[in-house]
Amino acid sequence: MTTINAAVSLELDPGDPVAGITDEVIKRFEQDGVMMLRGALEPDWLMLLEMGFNKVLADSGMAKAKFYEGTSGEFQETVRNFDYSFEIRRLLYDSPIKKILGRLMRSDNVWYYSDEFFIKNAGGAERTPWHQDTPYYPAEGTQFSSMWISLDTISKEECLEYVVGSHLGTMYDGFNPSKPDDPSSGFYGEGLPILPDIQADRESYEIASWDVTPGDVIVSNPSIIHGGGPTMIAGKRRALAVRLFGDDVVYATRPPSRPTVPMTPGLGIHLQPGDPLRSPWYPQLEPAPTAERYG
Ligand SMILES: O=C(O)CCC(=O)C(=O)O
Repeated sequence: MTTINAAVSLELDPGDPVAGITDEVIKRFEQDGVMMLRGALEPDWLMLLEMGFNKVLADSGMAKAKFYEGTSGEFQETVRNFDYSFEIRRLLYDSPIKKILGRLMRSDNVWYYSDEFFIKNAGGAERTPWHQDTPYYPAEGTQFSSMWISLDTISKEECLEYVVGSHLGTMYDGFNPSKPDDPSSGFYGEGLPILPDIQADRESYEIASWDVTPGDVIVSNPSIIHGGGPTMIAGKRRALAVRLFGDDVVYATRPPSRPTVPMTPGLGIHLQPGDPLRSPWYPQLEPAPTAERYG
């Protein structure tokens, strides 16, 4: 893999975070596929996120996927919290998140794809396996982006890690959720190549990660290879990953052996490959519908 310069860490004004995203910054984001935006979110948005997190975690009706289930390294994930939590909906409609990602994607229109909590609640949770996100999605296009927001102060080692520039390369199979520590076992097990064992050969890759203080966010292209980090015995890492898309994203099919994530039954009946990804599964955030606006 070609080595390019270390990924960028940019300081933003939380009062107007979009102003700091210049054309140069966007070009760099397109090249690297990842960037740290320090101070992007004001404390109010973190409070809203924490309220949403507490509600989702306490809701026994909200499905939680468990990785490394039953081991000391277990951690949890919940997807599409938007549907269950008023707080997460308000975060996505009212905070600067959609404008930051819209600007980085060069798209005035922004739609919600999904959001996911990754919950590493102390006690030495395992690494999140290396993977890309787009192989799980029934969608393709360049205007796709994620924001990873941690509610906790974490070290570089506990942070999510990214292989800089890898969003421009091959799309690999995802990981098998029931065998997260086996890089040779795919999600679909067909149709896509198996991801190389990045963890066993870290020196061959340009890997970016950062110390994180709440309010800092990491933006990325969901095709980038990313994974990690485990939490320290005393540490905890509660993070929300938000995935949004813009105008050029279209419906695409994936190998049929498993449903895509999050599950969207009926989508493939209504849409043909290549159709713009427009569906009630993916509400438009920007411009916001009238019912979602202040004033
Ligand atoms: O927070 C994590 O450990 C995993 C996050 C992730 O894989 C993602 O945001 O796509």
